[in-house]
Amino acid sequence: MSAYFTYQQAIVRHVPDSFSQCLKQEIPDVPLSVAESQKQHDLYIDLLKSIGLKISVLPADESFPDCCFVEDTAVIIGQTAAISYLGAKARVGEELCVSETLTQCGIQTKKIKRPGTVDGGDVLYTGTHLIVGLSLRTNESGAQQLAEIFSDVPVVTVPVSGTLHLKSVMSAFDKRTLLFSKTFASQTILSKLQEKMEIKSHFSIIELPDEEAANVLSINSTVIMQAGFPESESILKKLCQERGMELKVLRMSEFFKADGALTCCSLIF
Ligand code: CIR
Repeated sequence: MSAYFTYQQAIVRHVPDSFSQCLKQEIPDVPLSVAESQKQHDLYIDLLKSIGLKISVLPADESFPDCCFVEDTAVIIGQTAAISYLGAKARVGEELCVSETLTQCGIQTKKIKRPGTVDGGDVLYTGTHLIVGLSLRTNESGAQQLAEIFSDVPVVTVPVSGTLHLKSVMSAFDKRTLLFSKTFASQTILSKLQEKMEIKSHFSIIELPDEEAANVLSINSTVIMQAGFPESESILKKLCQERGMELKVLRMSEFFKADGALTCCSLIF
């Protein structure tokens, strides 16, 4: 059986002109450029198209500066989506038009309800397990509701601190390989997951020197990583060669300034 994640469709949402007002953990040294963000986002969409995905592009909503981060608005496995109750007040409402689009695409939607909160960036579906980061955005009740919605998938929770989301510092390379970074936040998650589920006996674990590189988008036989991390790039390139996959590199620097990673700008299914 192939270890690739197979997807046919993606939802993305344009970057609003209000993007510079988005939530940020820290003010970046070089201010975020909205124009550059919009260019990088266009190239992101082009790359997803070139992989063969059918893309639904939602219009930006200026009243939601973070609306391009659609990953946070839902968790999709197969034909079912859990629609987030987003963990940041300022973002609640972004999920509405994503939910409508998913319904139009034939996906069954189920809502996460208060007191539960979930940001999709805290949820990793590995193909066998659902790993849910408990963070400032995703809580126990949210994780419990995900376990009820996806009742045939084992759910493992893990505390996340020192970073915004679980997937800010880790992701799935394929269904048998997980990427972590050497940062403290990532290593803490890895050791907790080892304690809770013996993660190293289920997956090969690859540790990368750069936090930004530990979040990849793995779609069919293509792996997309952020540009600018040569040491991590050569590790991922070798891994791709061994697995018969292709590595693509994309500049997403402006999104990183807004605490976004590569996966955060799309919902793929
Ligand atoms: C936020 O703080 O919600 C946004 N500025 C960043 C969200 C990034 N989402 C993601 O990586 N899944």
